[in-house]
Amino acid sequence: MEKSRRDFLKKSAIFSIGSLAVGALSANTNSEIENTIQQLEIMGSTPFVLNPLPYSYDALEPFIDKQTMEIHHSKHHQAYVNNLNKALEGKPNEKSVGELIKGIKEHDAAIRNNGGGIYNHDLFWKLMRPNKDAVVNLPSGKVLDAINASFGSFEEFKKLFSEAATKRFGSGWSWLVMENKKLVIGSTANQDNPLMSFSEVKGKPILALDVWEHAYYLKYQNKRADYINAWWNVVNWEKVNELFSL
Ligand code: MN3
Repeated sequence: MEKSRRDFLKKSAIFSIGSLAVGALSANTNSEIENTIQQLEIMGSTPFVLNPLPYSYDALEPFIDKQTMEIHHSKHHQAYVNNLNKALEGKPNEKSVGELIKGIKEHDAAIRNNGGGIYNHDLFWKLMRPNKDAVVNLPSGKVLDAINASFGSFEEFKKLFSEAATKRFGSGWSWLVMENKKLVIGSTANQDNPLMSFSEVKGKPILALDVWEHAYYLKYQNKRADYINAWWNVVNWEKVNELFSL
């Protein structure tokens, strides 16, 4: 079996075990972050490989188009993988991407940008799912209760999250994170991530939106707000609930 496939299978197994095992941990932010790293850990040590998308390139149509997804995953995401491997060349590394970015220093640009790029995209792909019939896509369960408690209503939360995504100047991400069981909305520049100690918003990410132009320009051109509106249709609320409940 080729190495990338073998690694993927091995890590898929770790992923399942991690999902079962982490429920018993206490709920402070540090263990929330550890849980997240464990749960999302899809890549072990170098050389890192590009994880397959959890669906086909056209799966998120009509909201996110096939060409955008293909370039985004096979070129942009792949480039972060290649560049992180290049940055770590000749340096022994047993850390996963999550561990690398959690411990990263602000000035270590290669790992910050490329490690962040890998982690953020792996999370982002998982937090979307097909919605071909364009059914109304709303959260439910525990995460809905938490959204209502933190923001008053889902509509208010959606407005605030969309604002964070729209107002992020230049390239970056908007986030819903858990900080000591509280939900917080924020955004980061470039490929920064709430696991990084110097991030503007810190905590365990449970929802992520890529607002780099490469995520929407082919279909939406300069209309970032239209892309954000469309993206709400493909949010994988089951996955958000799963991350929230860990
Ligand atoms: Mn991107």
